[in-house]
Amino acid sequence: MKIISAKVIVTCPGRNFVTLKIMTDQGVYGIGDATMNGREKAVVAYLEDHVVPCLIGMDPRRIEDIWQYLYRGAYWRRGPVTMRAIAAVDVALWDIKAKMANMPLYQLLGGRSRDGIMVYGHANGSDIAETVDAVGQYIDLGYKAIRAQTGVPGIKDAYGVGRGKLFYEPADAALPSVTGWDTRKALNYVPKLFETLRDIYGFGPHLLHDGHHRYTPQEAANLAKMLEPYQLFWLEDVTPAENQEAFKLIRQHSVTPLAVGEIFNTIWDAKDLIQNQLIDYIRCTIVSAGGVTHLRRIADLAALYQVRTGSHGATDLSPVTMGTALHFDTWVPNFGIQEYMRHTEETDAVFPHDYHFDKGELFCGETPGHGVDIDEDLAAKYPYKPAYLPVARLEDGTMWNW
Ligand code: KDG
Ligand code: MG
Repeated sequence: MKIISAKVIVTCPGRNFVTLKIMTDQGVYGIGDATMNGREKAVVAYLEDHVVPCLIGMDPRRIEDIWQYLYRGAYWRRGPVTMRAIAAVDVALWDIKAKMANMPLYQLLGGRSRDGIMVYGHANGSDIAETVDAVGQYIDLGYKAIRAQTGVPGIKDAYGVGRGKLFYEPADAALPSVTGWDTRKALNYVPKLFETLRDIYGFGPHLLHDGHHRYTPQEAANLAKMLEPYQLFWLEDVTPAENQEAFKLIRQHSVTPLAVGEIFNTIWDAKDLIQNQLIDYIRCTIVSAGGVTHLRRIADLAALYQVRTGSHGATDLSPVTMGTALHFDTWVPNFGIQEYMRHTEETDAVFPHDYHFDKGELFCGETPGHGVDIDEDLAAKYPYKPAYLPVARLEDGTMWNW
């Protein structure tokens, strides 16, 4: 069996997605997601110029060998562009293998560990009252877990307060828009949101919060400690994770569960945080961390330390990643939760898929493969539109972490 061609499809049905389609001499094809929000064309060039030519003639059944070829063979290891390109190939090859086996992907991974996949959505509002309403709407939709973000008085466009409610789309302009940040104001406001949410909705729903890399380790420890009475499911990316020692300070002061990893690309980024038990949930996902083949290694390492999975699933992760992630989640023994921001109708039409939502859970289908396809004719009707993530500045103009 041979790979005879592979093409990169860029489409913008409401937002940009980069998809790799690998064709074989037996008529079976596989698709993989390679989207990197705001830097899409870098992955397109990496795939078209440096990966696709190497794939032609290879045996698509040799998933592990092709993964190692692309990782070790490039010499330049790791990084968000390389690992997304590898992920796209890997996912397309797992799709092909599962189609050849006439099985849904989760069966190839080891079979079902659970029935449904608990997901969380993003509730947000410009202030506490609006966010409280948004959380209520998610509860009405049957969600068991909800991420709550609020605007903060005096801060321009705080992180996570999107334009939409069920769709969260931060990449909103042809050049980066500028948002504001002030840690002191956030520290004085965010705990009040969770106090209000627990007063109104009780301790039934799981609540999550994303610090989006904004706090210093000391501030992060302070926030984690102040949020303790509200028993969050997790506090995410509360401080940047380049310096992983920093998490010790947070751990010493709080038992609020911590989640990190949506911008990690390999097991090497996650290893120290996991082995030192400085986090509770690992957020790496299929597209950013080298596909099914590599995410499985991260999850297995995490399992040794009772760290559970909580894969990134914002709107910029295409339905191809979401579908594949759900097969992964259906199998992975140390599953925690799956993020799920819905795609627009246009996106769903371009990527027909067999997963569905019911009462706070997602369910993958039984179609052979990962269950997600691409309608190329429809995709062609939505040409690429440059769109950047915003940047953040402090009140005095200093650049901060978005
Ligand atoms: O592209 C960036 C988004 O995916 C990211 O900002 C979303 O932090 C995020 C989350 O937790 O979903
Ligand atoms: Mg996040």
